[in-house]
This record gives sequence, structure tokens and C-alpha cells, in this order.
Amino acid sequence: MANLSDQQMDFYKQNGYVSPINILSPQEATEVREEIEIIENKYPDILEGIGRNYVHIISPLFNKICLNNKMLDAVESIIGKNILICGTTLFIKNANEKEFVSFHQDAKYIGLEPHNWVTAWIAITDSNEDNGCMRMWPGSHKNNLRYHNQKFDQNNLLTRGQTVEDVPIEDTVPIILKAGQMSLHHPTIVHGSGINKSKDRRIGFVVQSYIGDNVDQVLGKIYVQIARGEDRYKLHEYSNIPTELMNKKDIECRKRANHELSKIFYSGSKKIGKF
Ligand SMILES: O=C(O)CCC(=O)C(=O)O
Repeated sequence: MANLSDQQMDFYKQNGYVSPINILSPQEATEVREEIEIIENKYPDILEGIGRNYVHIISPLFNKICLNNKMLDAVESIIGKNILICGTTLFIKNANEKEFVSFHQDAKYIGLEPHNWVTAWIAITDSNEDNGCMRMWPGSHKNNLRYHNQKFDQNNLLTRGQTVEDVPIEDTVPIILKAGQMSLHHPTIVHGSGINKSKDRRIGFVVQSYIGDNVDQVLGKIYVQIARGEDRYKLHEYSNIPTELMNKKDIECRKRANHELSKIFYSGSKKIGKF
């Protein structure tokens, strides 16, 4: 059931994001972090590079988060009752590294049309100005797609280092979240994040994105899962739904999904980055 209040919806429409929304308890967020660290320790390459995508296809715990009713209720308020999981990404910034996310609009290279979709960013650790939380440029979603400079940079967590230049930092707003809270943001809002200056990792698990069943992928093929309601248009392939961590068939499915995703992300680009 859609559950964002009128006030939250007005805020989203005006500003292009809404936050914070409580989703997981601190204990649940800690369990998710442990799951990530178990995977990293046991299978060192599996979350690296393009492997940061689609962890919900190989981990039942991540899959369960995508189906969390509190999340889906909030998402339903924005995109309606037929909700598909189009993809997920782990945005991890380790301490003492220089990773950042340049200011960009998600809709620029992602190929999802129409824009009946929303991105859910769930804090697995606290996320704040010290450790490089996201910053949103309120209202920037109203001005359609902007020019993005392609600045491939090994510290940039975006595929092409796509960058909207000259964003007035003083007009941007930090999205401060406690572990377990989420923010939702609009496909065309300009946002980014700075480096992690703290002594611990900053981890965001991002459903990128929840899409309505009317949303097509105009640049390639995606593997989706029905999260709520029905898929009336059947525009996409369906992904596996994991019942155990790292099942062979799920790993294969995820490989196929990532292969297709890479083609989408680098569509029209002469250069391929590390993600
Ligand atoms: O995690 C970050 O710092 C940025 C993530 C992002 O750009 C997104 O979720 O759209």
C-alpha cells in the first residue's frame, strides 16, 4: 500500500528526492554488512568491478531487502502498484581510498523509458558528510537531461565518469542516513558524492532502480524480478530468484545480466571503464 504522506510526496515532486525513510533496524543493517564481508572474504572477485551489480540475484538476503514492504510501500507512492526490480548496485567507499561519484543524472545513460522509475539508496553503514554521503541538487530533476562530460577516472565510481559540470555545491544537500535508512531519488535529479574521509567503509545498497511495468529498456536487455503487483507488459527477461547464497545457476544468470548491463552502460562509448 502506498505510504508516503502528502507532505513527503510534495517534497519529492518539488525537490526530486525524499529521505530519510526507516527500512532496516541497525541489527539488520549489520547483518547485511556481514553478508557483504562474508562474500568478499570467500569469493574475493565476486563483488569487484561489474560484479558490484545484481547481488540480489546471488544472495537471498539482498533479494529479501528488495522485497521489503516498507520500501515497496514508499516506492508504490511514486511509481504505482506494479513494481519491478530492474537492478541493484553496491556503492562501497573504503576508508583511505579516494573514491567519489561525480555529479550526474541517472537517466542519462541508463536507457529506461519512460521515467516511471525511482532509485532507492539504502544505507548499510551510516552515511554522512564525513564518509562521502550522496548530495542532491534539489529541483534539478525539473530541467530534463543535461550535457555530461565523460571523464573516465579510476576513483570515480561511475562507469564513464559522467559529469555534470558547474553544479553549485552550496545549493546541494547532503543525504545523511543512519544504517538501515533509505533515500529515494528521481531519474533526472543531479546528484553525486565526495570521498570517504572517515576510518570506516561507507556502504550503500542501491536498487537501481524500481521501475513500473510500463518502463522499457531502450538500449538493451535487462533481467527483472516482479516485486509487487503484476507485469502486464512483459518487456524484459526475468532473473533467477536465489534460495541460497552463490548457487551456480544464479551466478550464471547474474553473469548474463551483467554482460547485458555492460552493453547498456557503454552504449555509444569508445572506451570501457572498470565497472
Ligand atoms: O553511492 C553514491 O555515493 C552514489 C550513488 C548514486 O549515484 C546512485 O545511487 O544513483
